[in-house]
Amino acid sequence: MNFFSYLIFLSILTYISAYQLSSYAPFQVSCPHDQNYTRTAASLSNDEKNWLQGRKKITNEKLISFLKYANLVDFNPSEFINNSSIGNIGLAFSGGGYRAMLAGAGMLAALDERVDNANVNGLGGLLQASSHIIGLLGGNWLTGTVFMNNFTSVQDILSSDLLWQLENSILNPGGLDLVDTIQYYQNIIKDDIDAKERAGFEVTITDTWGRALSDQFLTDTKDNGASARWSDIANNQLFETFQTPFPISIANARYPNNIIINSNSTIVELNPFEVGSWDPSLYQFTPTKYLGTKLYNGAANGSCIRGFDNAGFIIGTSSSLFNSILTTINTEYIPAAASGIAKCVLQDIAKTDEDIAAYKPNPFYHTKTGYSADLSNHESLALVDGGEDKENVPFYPLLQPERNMDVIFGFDVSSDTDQHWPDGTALVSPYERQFSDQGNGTVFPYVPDQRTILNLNFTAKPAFFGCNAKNLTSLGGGTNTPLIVYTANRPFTAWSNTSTFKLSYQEWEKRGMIQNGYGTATRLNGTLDKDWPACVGCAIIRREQERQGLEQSDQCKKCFEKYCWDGTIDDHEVPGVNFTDEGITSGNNESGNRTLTKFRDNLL
Ligand SMILES: *[C@@H]1O[C@H](CO)[C@@H](O)[C@H](O)[C@H]1NC(C)=O
Ligand SMILES: *[C@@H]1O[C@H](CO)[C@@H](O)[C@H](O)[C@H]1NC(C)=O
Ligand SMILES: *[C@@H]1O[C@H](CO)[C@@H](O)[C@H](O)[C@H]1NC(C)=O
Ligand SMILES: *[C@@H]1O[C@H](CO)[C@@H](O)[C@H](O)[C@H]1NC(C)=O
Ligand SMILES: *[C@@H]1O[C@H](CO)[C@@H](O)[C@H](O)[C@H]1NC(C)=O
Ligand SMILES: *[C@@H]1O[C@H](CO)[C@@H](O)[C@H](O)[C@H]1NC(C)=O
Ligand SMILES: *[C@@H]1O[C@H](CO)[C@@H](O)[C@H](O)[C@H]1NC(C)=O
Ligand SMILES: *[C@@H]1O[C@H](CO)[C@@H](O)[C@H](O)[C@H]1NC(C)=O
Ligand SMILES: *[C@@H]1O[C@H](CO)[C@@H](O)[C@H](O)[C@H]1NC(C)=O
Ligand SMILES: *[C@@H]1O[C@H](CO)[C@@H](O)[C@H](O)[C@H]1NC(C)=O
Ligand SMILES: *[C@@H]1O[C@H](CO)[C@@H](O)[C@H](O)[C@H]1NC(C)=O
Ligand SMILES: CC(=O)N[C@H]1CO[C@H](CO)[C@@H](O)[C@@H]1O
Repeated sequence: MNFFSYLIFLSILTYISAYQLSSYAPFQVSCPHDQNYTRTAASLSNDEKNWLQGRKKITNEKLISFLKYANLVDFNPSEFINNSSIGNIGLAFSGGGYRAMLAGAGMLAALDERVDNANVNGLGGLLQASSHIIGLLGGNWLTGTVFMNNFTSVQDILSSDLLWQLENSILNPGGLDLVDTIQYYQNIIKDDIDAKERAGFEVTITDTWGRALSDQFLTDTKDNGASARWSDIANNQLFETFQTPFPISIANARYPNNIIINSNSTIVELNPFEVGSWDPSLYQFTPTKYLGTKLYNGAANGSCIRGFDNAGFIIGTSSSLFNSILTTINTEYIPAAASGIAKCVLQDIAKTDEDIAAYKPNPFYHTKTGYSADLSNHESLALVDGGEDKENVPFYPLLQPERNMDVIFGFDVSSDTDQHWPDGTALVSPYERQFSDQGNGTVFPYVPDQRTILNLNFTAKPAFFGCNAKNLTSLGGGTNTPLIVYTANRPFTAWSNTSTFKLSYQEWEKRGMIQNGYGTATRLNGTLDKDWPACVGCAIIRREQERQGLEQSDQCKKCFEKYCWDGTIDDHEVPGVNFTDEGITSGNNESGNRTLTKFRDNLL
């Protein structure tokens, strides 16, 4: 068979199979009678409230084990926790493409009691003691992979033959083999997209992108994630028995040509129960599993939709900025020939080159709750990359008082500097946002400017903000305001500052990034500070100690001296962060030389 007849054969085959096989298309069901389709954001959903009650029992137990492991001196974990009304622990993973996914994976692995050695040289058990885990873009690819694969661990992802196979670019999945590449796009993507369109739904490039991502993140599930839904998480046995944190994915609502900035963005969260926003511009939620249902001021007409909340689509929504690479294909990372092909196929699929995900029909159509007419007057709710407003570590949904956080761990793998390192913008943004209309009573602790953050080495080692609740009263906060533990991407054992648009990773690069993330979250496996787990423990118990008027132990005082920002400002200009590369081998790009060693100046 020659190349062209092969192609024709393929198209016929896929055309036929599309009609029967694609389970990607949403479908109609009759509407349940007792269902509310929109509600205001004045409180948590009953579903989340009830779930958190069940989860609390487990997180308390797991927190006791973590604090025991952390080895706090002059402190009895079970007595303290049993007697306390300790709040929740939240984990927030930043955006930044595969860089953020991989570096974040190492950080997540360090918190996971199931990972070898995490209970020896890491912070093992912190994941199990957390109530919420939230991801944006690459951070959401990470949490999405974990949750859509039965709460798998990073270690198990790495030993899987199917997940996170990143050697070939997502734009060139067949490697150099053009036939494979075409086959991939024809088979896996086009049928599904066509099926959704035939079912009467608008498709955008996010559908394409989401299906392509599913191939890397959901391949362990049947039909490569075509029928995997975000709301399915709620029916997962581990989630139902409260053994996982509560996952949240983040996007921004935006209209074509409408510019959003930090103070007027609408941060949309997509959790297994609900989709919506706490921000006054929208201030509503709708059930995730009924997305796609036509609603008018919150009322359905008797016919409801299921299956719109495809997991790959949700994961793709959080990263819709990436869509722009599909339309302006970046030849740096894929061979020119393949890029031409991919472009051809994709142009055919993508009817619009807007970098948006269309949530159409808009579940908030003609509602009167939020102040933004844009969000309720359009038939489509347009969601984009959640990092467009510079809130790249998604703290915001965790700042809602209803979520009762005592501490939030922010893992920042942003690319703020020219050399793709974070500079603390992800801290400054939520700090500033609280003073805008969209802040709506949220409180984020004081943080300094980016220059100070760099100069005081708060991106070189973890840093605590809001250490003293008494100092937060001028913000309207206090012991109910979470303490922030900030960990920034940093090279310890690998150059983990790869470009956001690097779309393929060799196996050793992938593992190197993950291992470096592990080192970053653990103070290089405890070698830079053997008390690091204890210091994390001190941060976790701080608010409850303050509420009870308890004095910190000497050990915790020392930790706070070391890791807390004390209000100092040092904003002299530094042109970028410079890392001396003495000791670190520059051979990160050759497979033979990947054992990068510590380098002098940055090991604080
Ligand atoms: C605290 O509670 C846990 C679980 O309910 C129990 O196992 C432990 O014995 C209690 N510890 C104390 C000191 O009461
Ligand atoms: C706190 O724990 C101690 C020892 O387990 C117990 O004697 C005491 O009654 C508890 N206090 C409260 C307020 O529960
Ligand atoms: C830190 O520990 C992890 C997990 O055991 C291991 O994979 C990694 O190689 C260690 N890193 C260093 C620098 O020893
Ligand atoms: C999910 O993982 C749990 C714990 O590892 C296991 O008991 C369960 O059978 C798994 N469920 C599925 C559907 O694979
Ligand atoms: C947000 O603010 C910017 C700058 O003031 C403005 O250009 C833009 O139109 C605003 N967007 C919205 C959605 O209000
Ligand atoms: C209700 O909505 C469905 C789905 O959008 C539509 O197909 C149907 O015609 C509508 N029915 C009425 C009575 O408006
Ligand atoms: C990574 O950081 C190092 C040191 O700052 C820099 O020399 C290098 O160019 C950066 N790499 C990328 C891809 O930005
Ligand atoms: C930050 O780290 C550098 C070494 O990289 C050190 O020279 C400097 O004194 C540190 N600054 C502070 C405020 O600790
Ligand atoms: C304490 O509060 C003041 C404002 O009252 C603020 O300027 C300062 O930065 C705060 N210090 C810390 C360490 O948060
Ligand atoms: C960083 O490197 C740039 C360019 O090489 C240099 O101009 C600058 O002074 C360096 N900054 C610091 C803090 O060493
Ligand atoms: C890696 O390469 C550097 C020079 O680029 C060399 O000094 C070092 O010994 C090499 N390390 C290994 C493990 O081969
Ligand atoms: C605490 C606070 O300011 N809450 C407000 C948040 O926004 C909604 C909708 O505008 C208001 O109703 C709340 O009072």
